[in-house]
Amino acid sequence: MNGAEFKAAITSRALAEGFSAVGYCAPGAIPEAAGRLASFVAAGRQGDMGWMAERMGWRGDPSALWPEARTIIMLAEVYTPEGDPLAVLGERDRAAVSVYAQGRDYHDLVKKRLKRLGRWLIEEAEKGSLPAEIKVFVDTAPVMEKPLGQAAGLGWQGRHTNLVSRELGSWFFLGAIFSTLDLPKDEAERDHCGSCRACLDICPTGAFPAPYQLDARRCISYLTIEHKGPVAKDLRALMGNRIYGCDDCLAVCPWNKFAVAARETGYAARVGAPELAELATLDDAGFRARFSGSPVKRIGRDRFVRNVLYAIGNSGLERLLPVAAGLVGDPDPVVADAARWAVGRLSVITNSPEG
Ligand code: B12
Ligand code: SF4
Ligand code: SF4
Repeated sequence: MNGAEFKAAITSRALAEGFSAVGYCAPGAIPEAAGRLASFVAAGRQGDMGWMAERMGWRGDPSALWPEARTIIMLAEVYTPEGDPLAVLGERDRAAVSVYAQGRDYHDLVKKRLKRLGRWLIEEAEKGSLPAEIKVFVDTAPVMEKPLGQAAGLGWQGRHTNLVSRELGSWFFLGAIFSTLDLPKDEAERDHCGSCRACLDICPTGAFPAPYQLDARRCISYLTIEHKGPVAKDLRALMGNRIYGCDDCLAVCPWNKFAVAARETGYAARVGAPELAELATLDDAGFRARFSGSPVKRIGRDRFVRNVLYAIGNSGLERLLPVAAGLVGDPDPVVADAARWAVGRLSVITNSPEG
């Protein structure tokens, strides 16, 4: 097999494994990324994701991360929701959990698939007497998956900064296989946002200082998942009932009319839109049992209940006041603070002439 034939074989194997798109780029294909990452970090936009500021030499330049790599294979794994993910935002007594966290954890599912494909790749390469080494990455390594995805032709970074595809819309995860094999590369995808600004306009917290740039410190995904302490009060009020992640900027993208169904059944919605009152009373063991296998589990009970209390405070529902009041003495100071805030917000309603 020559390089082009081997590339075609890898692509068809990847599609057979369950990925929805595959692209190939060189490790040096994103020369502008390092500078943009440096500006992002210099402006402090990573907030308390301290790991973003570490190993920036590797993150900004894949050829520094693994100098022997010759080709990066980028893969898209679709998790398109079945219904309208924004419908739950109108249900004030219920929790909005982002689509990506509704089913099983994508880190586990994508990694398994990447490893299976990688093992097959090495075996096939050996058959052709081609020594091949690989490394597989999904999300957590110092790798900038979005610009690499664009360089490999999978889609373009839209104004909301995530990768959008004309064939898949925006509901897909990314995974990467770095390989020592020198395979033919694909052309980078170009921008197809045109004059659209829907994602910028819908963002509830104004997290985009400019198109194509995100200030994570204002993003609800960051605030609910990554941020450890209390959330600034002005931002709490803008979070609505979003208790884990946020989908608004993705959901409004017009390219989602081309979204395809998820091939992995593990992403089917298991969490749904539970009642806030019920979630607020979860203790540590209850929380872990309920979110076993789900990405939600990683934030732990305290941060989770903090988020639920912010949503209760935003609900405007007087009947949730006792639920919040029950947590003002919580041993976790951040939970107790969130409970006091929610009580304060709901008491204003109760005491108002219309309340
Ligand atoms: C840190 C991180 C976050 C942070 C910060 C997000 C961010 N935009 O940086 C937070 C917690 C907020 C987050 C949220 C989400 N995330 Co996230 N996140 C990551 C992670 C780990 C690193 C991203 C990164 O490198 N950021 C640093 C900045 C500097 O890089 P960048 O976003 O690519 O920035 C580019 C632009 O700013 C642009 N740029 C800068 N200046 C300029 C100027 C001009 C003129 C132009 C054109 C461009 C431009 O260039 C930069 C470099 O490409 C990746 C996984 C990975 N290892 O790559 C997942 C990842 C990006 N996340 C993902 C997802 C799904 C989400 C959420 C949708 C989850 C949710 N529903 O809550 C949200 C989306 C929020 C959003 N609008 O981005 C997916 C995205 C898949 C896709 N199709 O793109 C990834 C790839 C994980 C995965 N393996 O699938 N995430
Ligand atoms: S995920 Fe939500 S808060 Fe974050 S940038 Fe998108 S719309 Fe704004
Ligand atoms: S919503 Fe519009 S501006 Fe945002 S990524 Fe989609 S096409 Fe681009």
